[in-house]
Amino acid sequence: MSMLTRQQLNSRAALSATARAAGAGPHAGAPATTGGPAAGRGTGSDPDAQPTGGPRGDLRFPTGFGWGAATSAYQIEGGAKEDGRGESVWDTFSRAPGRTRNGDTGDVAADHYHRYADDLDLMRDLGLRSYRFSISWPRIQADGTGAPNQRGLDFYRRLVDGLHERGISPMATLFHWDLPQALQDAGGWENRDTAYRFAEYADAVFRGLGDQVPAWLTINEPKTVVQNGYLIGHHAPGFQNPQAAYLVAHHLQLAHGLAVRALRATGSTGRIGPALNLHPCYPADDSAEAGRAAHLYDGYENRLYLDSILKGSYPADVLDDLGADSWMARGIADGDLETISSPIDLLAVQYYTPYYVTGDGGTVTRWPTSQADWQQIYPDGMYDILTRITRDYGPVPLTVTENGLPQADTLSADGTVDDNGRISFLRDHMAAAHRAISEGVPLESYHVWSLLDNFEWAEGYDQRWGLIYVDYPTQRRVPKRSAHWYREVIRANGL
Ligand code: IFM
Repeated sequence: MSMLTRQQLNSRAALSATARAAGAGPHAGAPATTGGPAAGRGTGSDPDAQPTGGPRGDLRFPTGFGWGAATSAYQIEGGAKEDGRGESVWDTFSRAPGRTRNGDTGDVAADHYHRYADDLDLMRDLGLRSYRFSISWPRIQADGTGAPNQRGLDFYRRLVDGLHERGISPMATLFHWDLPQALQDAGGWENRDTAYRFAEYADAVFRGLGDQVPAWLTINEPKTVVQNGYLIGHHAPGFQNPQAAYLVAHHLQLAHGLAVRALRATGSTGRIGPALNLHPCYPADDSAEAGRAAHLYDGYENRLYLDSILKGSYPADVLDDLGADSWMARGIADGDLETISSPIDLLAVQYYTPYYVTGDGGTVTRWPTSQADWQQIYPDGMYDILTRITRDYGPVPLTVTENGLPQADTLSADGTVDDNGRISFLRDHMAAAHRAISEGVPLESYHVWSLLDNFEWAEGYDQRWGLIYVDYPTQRRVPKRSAHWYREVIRANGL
């Protein structure tokens, strides 16, 4: 199958064409842009650059800063059929011919389900202070409903206990895309009922683990489900239906709000928030058309998710663009936005790439890309998105829960993995985050994506995103040079 890139996916022109084909409204003009042209700013870091040595401590982070790393269940766990785990949409999708590179699946992945104790030791050796992982919904409720599976909860209890024993703070994501297949068969996220099933699942997890998990994230990257799963279809469930896509966006936001309320209802003191992948959207040139197009692009990429949660309304330009008769507009019930905007404790930001938007709503590439051709390496985008959130939404506590890049890392004969490009990338993005902190952005932690090489969805195992190399045939773990570097960053609490 020819794979559509994420960049194509995010092309506003492509979305516009598919949206129009499905009857959504034409793109309306809109005032003022967000961000600004990047000319004269810092440069993107070179993925082939040589690092200049270890951290020197010139850029010190606040005391207690939460240096971390992140993973997700389907991408690392394996153990697909163990201890009562049910099927997820990603089991179905990845086993279907032609859906993933080389037909790869998460059946075994990094075998973390069996090797979690060794992985916990690797985290301790890194000096991590925070570990962000996700809970597999079909391990807790095989079919997405009913009494929780104790063996599933026990696995995460062992993981969480192991983190505490090693002085690492757990941060658990409730949904990182592995929807129980039975719920998909009942309509998936197109079905409003799925949001209520999610709240019940969240309640079961809060009651099973809540006393030991200080920070919860609700839905990981709702936008990726919307765009990759329902617009382009190169992620599960593999549909191409723009009307359904934005109805799904609303139901994912509703599920987020219901889960926030479910946590409060347990009386927990745990903190909770969404995990949003955000992209600074810059006009590609100085024209008024590019400015307007970039603003609307920003609406779809960022404000659709941020405004609904933090302002209690969807952005008017996006709603106008979708049209009053869109499935999404018709799916918004009285009270939904109050639920979606239930107060949160922290906002998780995932930053990978900026977009440069042309007057016709397309995008252009300005900076070197990583092995993932959708990813332009532009560290200043980290600064821009963090400062923009604080400027536009107030001082909501922030955590960066994903930032990283893939490389074709290889294990050399002497047993080392030299991933110098990753060190340059991380250093430059951490420096940008530091600049934001020094200007008052309340950023409390930062998590590298990812702790381990893992199953990169449609890309299978081709892209390696980890600090730790996984030799899949043997499941041997080898900390890459970036892992050694990161340990020194954590030790120095700075760069
Ligand atoms: O691997 C993914 C992760 O699951 C969600 N955020 C982006 C990462 C890299 O594509």
